[in-house]
Amino acid sequence: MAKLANVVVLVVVAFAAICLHSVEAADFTVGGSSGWFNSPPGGASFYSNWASGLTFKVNDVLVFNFATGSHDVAILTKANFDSCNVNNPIQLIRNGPARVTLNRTGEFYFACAFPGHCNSGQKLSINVSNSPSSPTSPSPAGAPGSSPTPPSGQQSPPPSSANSLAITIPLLLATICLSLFLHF
Ligand SMILES: *[C@@H]1O[C@H](CO)[C@@H](O)[C@H](O)[C@H]1NC(C)=O
Ligand SMILES: *[C@@H]1O[C@H](CO)[C@@H](O)[C@H](O)[C@H]1NC(C)=O
Ligand SMILES: [Cu+2]
Repeated sequence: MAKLANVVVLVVVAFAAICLHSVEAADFTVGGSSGWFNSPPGGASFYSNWASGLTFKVNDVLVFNFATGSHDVAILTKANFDSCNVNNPIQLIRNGPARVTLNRTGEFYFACAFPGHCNSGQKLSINVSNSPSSPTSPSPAGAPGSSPTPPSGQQSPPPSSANSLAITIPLLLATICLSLFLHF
């Protein structure tokens, strides 16, 4: 009995950890170990290639690794990004490493405002989505975890009732986790 209770606690903790992990925001280091620098190999395609395999969600963080005074991070409009006009940034972050929280969905445009750096490829555009894997509207009531309900009022021996508890609680948590995930 005591051992089964321990199993229940372990399963609950494991599900809570998985649930929190899938909802928490992620950090992305721009350009990976190369960091944020001018004249990357292949020009601007270097940072496009880095971003192409990734999915960005609201509250994720971009980390631009550079030495303060050597580069910076200018947040630009699309028009200024396309023409590498860094004179009127929406925001300019001078200190590295710079952390930028992606606080909305849609497109973000970044470049270095040091002369010539944007034109040599130090620029990055990304598209932030909210829930890329769930195009359908969220319906927690119809979640798959809600159907298998254990029989109630049954005069079963303690191990069996503890077993049904061990199944019910994770299913409940999975349902909560799924509905949280669909909302984020
Ligand atoms: C996102 O952050 C920027 C700069 O920190 C701020 O100017 C902007 O208003 C924020 N947008 C939203 C939707 O909160
Ligand atoms: C960004 O994503 C939105 C929503 O999926 C889409 O409508 C838009 O065209 C995308 N922008 C780019 C530049 O791909
Ligand atoms: Cu630069």
